[in-house]
Amino acid sequence: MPVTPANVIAEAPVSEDLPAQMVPVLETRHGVVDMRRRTAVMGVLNVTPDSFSDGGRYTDVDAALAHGVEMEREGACIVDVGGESTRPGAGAVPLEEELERVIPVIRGLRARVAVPISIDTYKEAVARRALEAGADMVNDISALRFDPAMAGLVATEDVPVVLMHMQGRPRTMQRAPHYVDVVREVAAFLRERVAFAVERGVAAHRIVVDPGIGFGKDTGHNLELLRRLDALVSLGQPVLVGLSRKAFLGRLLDEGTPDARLEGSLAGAVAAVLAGARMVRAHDVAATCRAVRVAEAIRAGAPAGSRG
Ligand code: PMM
Repeated sequence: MPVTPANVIAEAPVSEDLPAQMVPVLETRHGVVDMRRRTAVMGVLNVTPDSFSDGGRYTDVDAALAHGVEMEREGACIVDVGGESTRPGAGAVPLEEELERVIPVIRGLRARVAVPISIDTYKEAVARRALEAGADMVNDISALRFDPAMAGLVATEDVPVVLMHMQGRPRTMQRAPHYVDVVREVAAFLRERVAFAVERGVAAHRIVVDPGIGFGKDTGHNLELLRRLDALVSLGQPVLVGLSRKAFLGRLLDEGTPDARLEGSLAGAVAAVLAGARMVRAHDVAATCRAVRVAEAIRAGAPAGSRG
């Protein structure tokens, strides 16, 4: 039996004295992700031939399963499985192909890991089959916009959902991203998407919001969102930040390959946690867990009477 990360609890000790949507706790079918004290590290498992950071590495089911198990052992609270690359310029993958990539991996992982599994897709049919195969939550980079059936599925299945901001579509989003005030616009978008989801029957306490670092944003936009993340935190939903190995880190550090972006990814994760993020999406799970532990301790302050 794999070790369960400290903040995934089998039972649900959800506090009753705060409004539910203000408590950063996600109940899933496979345990509760409690983000009140510990940041949840969501481990990335891309089962794609072409993702920018790990494309081609885990297209073999056995290799994908081994990596998922490894990420849980390293401290991931959620394993996020994706079958369509959303890197800038990427095109859509046919439904059948996406299903063939992700379903065997989710089924296999369900038998091997104790932590919740999320499905990274904007297609209702993929999310539905993934939930049937053992996934616990939906990570929708389109924030329920690209598939009109997605909101109904999330509401009916009563599963947690990540709503992410993106300007444009993956194929074109990095051509000329434009904002007057990126933080205000992303906050307004996420507020509207949360209201939409709730209107469609999604429970507010199951919704996580995400600024969508690199999705229709240049380096300046990404940095501004990280610097003023408090504006998104004040929406009242737990905030997820995914910046691991992304291109803006390479631009800042003059480094070409995604593999060489570890320090930048850790620095970004620490900044996000200090600014109030409750979940970070990462490829390098062990290192990210260690870095965010320090950031959490700084955010929380030393316990009274502590020494040394
Ligand atoms: N980034 C990618 C894919 N899915 N989902 C969320 N919620 N947030 C992100 O920032 C995000 C995502 C692209 O990165 P990858 O190719 O490394 O998975």
